[in-house]
Amino acid sequence: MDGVTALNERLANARRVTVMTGAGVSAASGVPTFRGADGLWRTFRAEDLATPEAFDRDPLLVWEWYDWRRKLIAECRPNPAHEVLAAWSANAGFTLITQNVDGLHEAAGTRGIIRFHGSIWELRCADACGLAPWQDRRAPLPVLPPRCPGCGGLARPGVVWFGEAIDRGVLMRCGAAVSCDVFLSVGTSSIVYPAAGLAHAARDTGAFTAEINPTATDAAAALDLAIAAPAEKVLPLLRWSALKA
Ligand code: BV8
Ligand code: ZN
Repeated sequence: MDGVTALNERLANARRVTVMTGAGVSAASGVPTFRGADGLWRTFRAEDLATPEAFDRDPLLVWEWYDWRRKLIAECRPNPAHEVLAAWSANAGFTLITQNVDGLHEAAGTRGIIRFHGSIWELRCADACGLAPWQDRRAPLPVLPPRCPGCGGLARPGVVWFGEAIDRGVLMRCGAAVSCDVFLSVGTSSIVYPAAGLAHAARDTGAFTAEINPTATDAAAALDLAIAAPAEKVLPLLRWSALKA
């Protein structure tokens, strides 16, 4: 696979490696991507349902979509791409930033994950009554829409919707993680911001930047290397063991 040798040469001298993943890294596990042929739910695009406006308009419809995705994801298991990144997460100097809310990186045992867009397994109060977000892995959920155990109001998925800000703590941690030796963009169309800006920020810190995606994205032109192949095939070919301090 073209590019793998060049990337392994860079990894051989890398102390700090940061990886950003998108839906493509979970494709081999059976999770539909957003823009792939299987990305639509009924007739809706993600951008139609993953918004505060859609939730205000029809919270049951939005919850039916999230419950459908939870049921689907609950049947999925991590694939070799998740497993390689889980192994790398044992190394000091490694950071995984994911746009995925599916929890498969966690299921693979990955440490120190930065969940850029939250988690589909986390719920929180839609009225911010003060109750801390809680985990609920039941799929299907017994009652839709689910309620907040604190105030009885509506609960919402613990994800970042379009038009909502990214958590400040998450942005801070990403700001530190982009100053690295190698930055990999794996399985993402690099269309959704501010996530799609991180590869460019890493390049600006002098990092070697590479994309792994069977279909080269528009962002690839601005990166140092693009490997046009599936993540579950490429990642097992990469060799990185953090240089000892
Ligand atoms: C915000 C959680 C402001 C919910 C998600 C700048 C320019 C243009 C627009 C904007 C901009 N800045 C902000 C915007 C607006 C918007 C945006 O980016 N819109 C896009 C559509 C243009 N961004 C926002 O609204 C963000 N918030 O800006 O707030 C603000 C600031 C302060 C105060 C108030 C407000 C928040 C965006 C977060 C939205 N939430 N998810 C949920 O999941 O339900 S985004 C969601 O979609 C995912 O998390 C992910 O981020 C995105 C999907 O992208 P990918 O993961 O890349 O998936 P995709 O299907 O697109 O591509 C898959 C790729 O995999 C493909 O390329 C395919 O070829 C590849 N592939 C397939 N198989 C494989 C593979 N690769 C490797 N191996 C394989 N086997
Ligand atoms: Zn509440």
